[in-house]
Amino acid sequence: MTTLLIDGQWVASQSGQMIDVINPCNGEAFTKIDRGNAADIDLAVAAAQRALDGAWGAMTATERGRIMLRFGDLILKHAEELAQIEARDTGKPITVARNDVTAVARYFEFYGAAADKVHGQTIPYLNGYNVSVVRVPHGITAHIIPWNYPAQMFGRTLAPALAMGNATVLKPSEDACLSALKLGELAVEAGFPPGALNIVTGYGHEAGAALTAHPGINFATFTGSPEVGVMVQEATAKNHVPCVLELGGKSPQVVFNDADLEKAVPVIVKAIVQNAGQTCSAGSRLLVQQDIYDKFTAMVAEAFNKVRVGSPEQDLDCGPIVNAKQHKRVSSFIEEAKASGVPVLAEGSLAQGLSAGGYYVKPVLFGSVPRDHKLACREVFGPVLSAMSFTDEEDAVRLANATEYGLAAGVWTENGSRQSRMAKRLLSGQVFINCYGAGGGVELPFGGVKKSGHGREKGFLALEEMSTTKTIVQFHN
Ligand code: TXE
Repeated sequence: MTTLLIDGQWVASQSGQMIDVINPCNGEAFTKIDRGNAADIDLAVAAAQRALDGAWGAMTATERGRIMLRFGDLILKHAEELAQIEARDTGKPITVARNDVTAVARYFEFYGAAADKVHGQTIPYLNGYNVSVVRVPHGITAHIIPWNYPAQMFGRTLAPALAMGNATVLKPSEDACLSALKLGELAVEAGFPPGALNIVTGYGHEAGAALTAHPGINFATFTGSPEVGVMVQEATAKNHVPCVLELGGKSPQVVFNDADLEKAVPVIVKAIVQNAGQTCSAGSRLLVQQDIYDKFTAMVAEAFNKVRVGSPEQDLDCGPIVNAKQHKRVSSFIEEAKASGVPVLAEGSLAQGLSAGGYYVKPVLFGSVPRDHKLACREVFGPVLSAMSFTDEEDAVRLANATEYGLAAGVWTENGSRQSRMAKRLLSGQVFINCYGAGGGVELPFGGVKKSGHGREKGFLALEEMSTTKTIVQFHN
């Protein structure tokens, strides 16, 4: 199997080197991907340029949209196969993988249908002039995505870029990219012209770094760690191209004493347990008003104790952590917190019959987490919920905003005025009131403030990010 899609062909990397793909359920390699590097990125960018200069660049928006809608249909037709691939590669429960695949199709449906609905403006100007402002593609767009939702991210990042007519180069994560490869196959079948959608597998510091620094690209979008986000921003700044960064979070769930507590519990537990907490907008901090703190944390603990972790086929609440490095990171957060005396209020359990060597951890609910503890401030990226109390609304805002991140926030209160005030004051790209959607649907703009990044994905705003404007001034007599 060759895993680089360049110019509509599956090819091997120039170096001939491969990377093992590890099954997170047992720690064993089960296949290999090509280790693409700068030489392969050169070829992919050249292919993208040919696509822009050729068939892809010449297409109308309606024609692009049609191909995207066909691609969406093909994804749904191959949904079960894609879900099985995704579950095996990431370890997530099969039901979750199935939902993820439906979401990828939805991205291509939504943006395919939107492709020919992006209109420009005319501007009244001096006598004798016609002025129009039109949206045009950046040109070649670079897309670097992580391993937590590999299929969904394929759709999230590529669909709006393709809808706007960019030629794209995707560098999926070396830790989970098999669904992206299957999707690449289906994209070829759907009829994208060669070079419109290229995929280069490989390591971040090799293929990823070469892509963001490539002089041929005109825009980059990155989802991953803040540390690499800074590198991407530096590389694109040196390259004089804009970038969108989505870098994770430490999202609060703020529960006031007038909230519907019964309704809040399952949503709050799911928001941290789903995908084993490996979700950028996971609700990882539980902030509870002091007078209901004991009662509410006991309710959450009761639900949390029932959380079960298993293999994709067991299809329980969540699966393993994606790889050995992340497993070590999450485990050490848990062990250090326990060792420093933070009380454990509840712990989920591992299912029977799991293979040895799998990267499983038991989800943990920690209580009375000190406000300056690392659990209260740093992203764990695992199924770890940190509960803290606050006194009043002012204190809730202070505490909710007291991290370097600002991606999503949940507010639980029946008081309408307070809902509005909280929505306004929380420093966060998304605010959910009496619900929590971890990013929400394809229609909803998504992205963060502060260390969570900048720029927006999803919704119509993504079409703006994936394009630029051109002002055309025409003089007539
Ligand atoms: O991320 P990396 P890692 C956070 C989360 C997690 C931590 C580390 O806190 O614990 O990051 O995860 C590519 N130039 N998130 O180490 O390294 C890499 O190949 C260009 C949050 O896995 O940032 C992969 O495709 N690209 C997050 C992608 O970047 C580079 C999701 C992400 O990997 C590169 C994942 C470089 N120099 C982790 N180095 C979210 N926001 O959802 C690496 N990459």
